[in-house]
Amino acid sequence: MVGSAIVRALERGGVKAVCRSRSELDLARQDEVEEFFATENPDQVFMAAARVGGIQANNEFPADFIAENLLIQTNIITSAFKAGVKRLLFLGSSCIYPKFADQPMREEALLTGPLEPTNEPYAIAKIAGIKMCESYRRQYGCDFRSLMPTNLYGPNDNFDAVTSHVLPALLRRFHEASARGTDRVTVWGSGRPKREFLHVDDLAVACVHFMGLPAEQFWSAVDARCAHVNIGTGTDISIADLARLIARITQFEGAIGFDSSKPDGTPRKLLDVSRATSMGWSATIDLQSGIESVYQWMLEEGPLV
Ligand code: GFB
Repeated sequence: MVGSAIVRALERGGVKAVCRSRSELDLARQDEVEEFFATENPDQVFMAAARVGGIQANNEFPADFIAENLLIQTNIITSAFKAGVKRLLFLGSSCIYPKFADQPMREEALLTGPLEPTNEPYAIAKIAGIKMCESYRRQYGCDFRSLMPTNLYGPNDNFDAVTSHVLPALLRRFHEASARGTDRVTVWGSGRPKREFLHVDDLAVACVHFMGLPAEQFWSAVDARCAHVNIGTGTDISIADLARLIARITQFEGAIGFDSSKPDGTPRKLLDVSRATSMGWSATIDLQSGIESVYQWMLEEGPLV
């Protein structure tokens, strides 16, 4: 989802990215990654590849989430360094911040408290990625930057009922209930947690923007030991309200129930986006029109077609 959105954003600016599919290049294999960098010699690297999933996938496969992400990012960052890559953009996640961080969460909240247990292994891998980028800058002067996107959604998302994130999961569940005339849809957890959702095309514009900022401009706007930049909309919504919004969009008219046997996860994770705004980027796609466009994509080209 993220990689294809970045490719689209680059193409709009007349840039053709060098890409490899999962079957062509196994990023968990250091020899393959080093060979890729030696062959292609890229000057800039967008790191969109990661093992990702929703709350249940994180909870059930913690070893895979920490191990695969550490391998992928370590292989790419070390190979990029060896190959003399001029600029690299690492993508983290808003789950790097403490479970009970003050809201909205500023970049400085990193490593100030315990993490949310359902995604701690994934968050630790992402924190390691941020610290690797900062360390290569401190020790070798590399221009390796990090962005922390909030919960993302968009075309090419994972719509699997079990491993997906909440937004694609509910879009699919409400659509199917609406199409079949089912009278009740169940939403995991209490419905009370709040989340901030960013359309992936907004993230892609942010990636191109922050990659393009001249080094002096980028590094003078951040602290060298807290150099990541939050990327979000600055507003959040409860899961119950998200479910009602998706019900309206999919024209589902039945009842909405909540399954309290499923975990809620972090109560709230709203990003403070003032650093990104002061550096010239802000989100443009509002939640309702973003979901409507993904629903359209889902019906025309998505997993149900
Ligand atoms: O999107 P989600 O899986 O990710 O869940 P997190 C968000 C909230 O939606 C939780 C509730 O409170 C879920 O219990 N929810 C309700 C559902 N119905 C559903 C459903 O059908 N599917 C899903 N998946 N959730 C993930 C992290 O946390 O967010 C990752 O585990 C990553 O590491 C990602 O950071 C962005 O926001 O809770």
